[in-house]
Amino acid sequence: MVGPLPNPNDLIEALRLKAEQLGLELFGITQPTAPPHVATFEMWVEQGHHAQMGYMATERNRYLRAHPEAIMPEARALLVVGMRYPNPQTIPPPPSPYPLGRIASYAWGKDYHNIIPELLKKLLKELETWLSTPVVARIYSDTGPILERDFAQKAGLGWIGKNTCLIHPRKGSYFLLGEAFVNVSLPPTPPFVTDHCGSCRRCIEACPTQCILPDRTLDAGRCISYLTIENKGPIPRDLRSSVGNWVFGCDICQMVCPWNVRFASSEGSPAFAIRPDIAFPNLINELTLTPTDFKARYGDTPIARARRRGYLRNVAVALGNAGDPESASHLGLVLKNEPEPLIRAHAAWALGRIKTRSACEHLSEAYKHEPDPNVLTEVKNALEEIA
Ligand code: B12
Ligand code: SF4
Ligand code: SF4
Repeated sequence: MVGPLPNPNDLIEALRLKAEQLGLELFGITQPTAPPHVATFEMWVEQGHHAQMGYMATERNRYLRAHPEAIMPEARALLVVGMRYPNPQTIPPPPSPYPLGRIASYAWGKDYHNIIPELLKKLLKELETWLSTPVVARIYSDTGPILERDFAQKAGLGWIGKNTCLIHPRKGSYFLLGEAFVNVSLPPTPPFVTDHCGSCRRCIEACPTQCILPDRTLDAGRCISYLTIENKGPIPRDLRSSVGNWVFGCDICQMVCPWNVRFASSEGSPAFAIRPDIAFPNLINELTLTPTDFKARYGDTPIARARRRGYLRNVAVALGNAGDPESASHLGLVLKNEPEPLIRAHAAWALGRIKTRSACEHLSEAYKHEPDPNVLTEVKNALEEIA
């Protein structure tokens, strides 16, 4: 363990500056002990609001979230950083004769799960040089059993809004978080204690699935972000129309937030390497992505997490919501030729929404030949919807 330092406040300022130079605009330090809202998390799990994210509810996960000191017993401080991603309103939807999907802007660049830990390692290298001693660290960025937002609030990075996001009072909420437990004693930066939501309810009112709960948590199983990313099975029928054209994630409760409307800058961190072509995919083109195409286009982005089967399921739902008659023949080909039943099932649902003669013909054909019972149920439901 590295003992108390001669000039800890100077060191903190030097770390803050270096973090900013690296593209980690938000920086703070807190104690590596339980953050204030462990009980909120426990209640959330008890109520089943984690849906099918079973990893959130394991005994080990719950224990470590409540006892971060067990993650790294020699830790003496926790560094918390925030990396900015682009304001989703920066790129308007391009004019297009074809229906377009929409991708949450945190996924427009390279995968932050890889970028933030690399930047934190560089920051710690600098710390080692300043201290002239090796620093032992444990690094996370959405990669481990810790309450990242709670720690960020405790380290002074911002407050937790009613939409459950961490919001900085002059920079908004388009930030991804990362943390490093370190064996160096550093004084904590002051927590962020004020709540700037006031009587505002814009996020609650704008959420298409009404999944924002009064205790600053979500009924995650209804959140579009969950439905399009974490959910590995079908999207529940009653929620499909609310998903709109979101094919990966959702930004609505942040886009309406006045703190983003006022303060969010257009650019992400330079480290993020934004790809504007990802923002509004042409849905009909996306339907034809082979596994190789999917990997080549999205392999180094967060979109890879949905895998091709989850992503094309979302594309089919978005096409159903767009209701463009031109897409019936493309969905018909998917229903006929796509090997993955999950995708065929959602293509059938989409054809049921399009309701043209061509949609009906594709469904009737599938009714005769479809081997998978779940897909067949979707085909029958879609035909009933058209009748
Ligand atoms: C599971 C998960 C999800 C789930 C559930 C989200 C949720 N709100 O619970 C789903 C898939 C829906 C999701 C969606 C998104 N996620 Co997510 N997700 C996570 C993950 C892995 C765990 C979150 C968790 O524990 N949820 C359970 C709830 C109970 O905990 P919590 O949200 O952290 O909330 C705590 C505080 O709010 C606090 N609290 C409660 N009441 C109060 C009151 C006050 C006054 C205060 C101060 C605090 C407080 O208590 C809670 C427990 O500590 C974290 C990474 C991590 N390890 O923390 C990323 C994380 C939260 N996600 C992130 C992002 C970017 C997103 C999306 C924006 C992606 C997108 N565009 O689609 C959306 C946002 C949706 C939303 N409004 O939350 C970022 C958030 C950054 C930020 N600025 O807040 C994180 C931190 C990942 C990262 N490393 O950057 N996510
Ligand atoms: S991400 Fe979308 S669906 Fe989820 S809480 Fe926010 S607005 Fe609602
Ligand atoms: S939209 Fe309003 S209520 Fe929701 S997080 Fe932003 S300020 Fe808070």
